[in-house]
Amino acid sequence: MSFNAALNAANGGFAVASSPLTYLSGTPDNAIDHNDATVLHTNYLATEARIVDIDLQSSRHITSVRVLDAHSDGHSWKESLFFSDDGVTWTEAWSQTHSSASMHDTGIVALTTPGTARYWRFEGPMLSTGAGEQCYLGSLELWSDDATPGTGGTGGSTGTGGPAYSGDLQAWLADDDTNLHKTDGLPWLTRTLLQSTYDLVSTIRDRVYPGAGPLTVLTDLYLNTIKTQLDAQEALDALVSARLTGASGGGGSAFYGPDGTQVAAGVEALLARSTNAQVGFPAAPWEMTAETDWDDAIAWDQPADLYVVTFTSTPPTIPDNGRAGVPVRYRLAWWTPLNGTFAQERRWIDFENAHLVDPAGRMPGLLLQTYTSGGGHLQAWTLNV
Ligand SMILES: [Ca+2]
Repeated sequence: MSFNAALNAANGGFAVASSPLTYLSGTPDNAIDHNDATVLHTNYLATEARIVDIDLQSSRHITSVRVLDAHSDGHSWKESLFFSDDGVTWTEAWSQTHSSASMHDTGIVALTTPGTARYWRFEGPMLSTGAGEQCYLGSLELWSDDATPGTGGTGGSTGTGGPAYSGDLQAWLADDDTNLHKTDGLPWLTRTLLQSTYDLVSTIRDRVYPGAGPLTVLTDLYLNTIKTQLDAQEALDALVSARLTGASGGGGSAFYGPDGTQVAAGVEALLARSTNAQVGFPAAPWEMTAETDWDDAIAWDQPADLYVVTFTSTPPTIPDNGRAGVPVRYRLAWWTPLNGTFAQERRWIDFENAHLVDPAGRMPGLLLQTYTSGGGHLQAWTLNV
């Protein structure tokens, strides 16, 4: 890749060193600011013709130069451009003589001796004595064919300026506590910054590198990297959010049990079972899971938090002894939780309608026997909390 670009502070690193010359007006920056209207006016100096020393920060291949200047008295004096790798030994790259007292523009001209060097020096107009005459230097441009990041191609519509990115990117890249998240550590802020970077790079890519090409491919690769980070961060945010707010969204604990159930949800269910289990029966979350008829006796392999027993026939030998409108028949039947072939203690049923519950919670099954005879209907209910 090769294109010519006028080096400047934005695209190449361009520093102007102090010169032993004194200046009548202006500063050395006025010579390299790409503005013909700003002028460095040098003084006459009897022992020195040097005007501007330039440090390109790194060795660059310079092929052309443009000089816009005028001489104070209109005499024809020599001007020269030199380069050096060590700042000690200098090689002349180009020179001219002119006698214009008004601004004289060389245009972009090829160097007689192109050079690759870090240090460049402009001298003139030089008197025959080696002293420097007064000079009005409006522009001194060094042109390089090095690939220069941020510059457009020759003839390209994007020109030779650096890419214009907004202050947001500059702020994001800045090394401070906010952007490094040393103090806040918020994943949401990280995701916001990733998203803004993605959007910003996309905009820069579209504006600076339109169409297909190696730079577009490189930019897309970078964008895909950001997108991967963004997706991962989004998933992490969702996980953190769910852990903090709980399954119901009403707030909760970040601690989860080995079975994946949130501890707070488990405590909530336990409280519901122990404090409100039968108050709301049979409204939800109660649910009937099975029912059956039985006569005389039944061993029912049906788990339940509560069995509903309704007698439809009772033996005449067990009369109703109730006195408040509720039938009471002593030792009408007995029951026990049944776990396979294992039972617990015998519990009496003295009523025609009864709820069978166990303090331990859910029962694996039911064994029920009438004392003498009788039968009815059974329901198995579970509390789904
Ligand atoms: Ca200027």
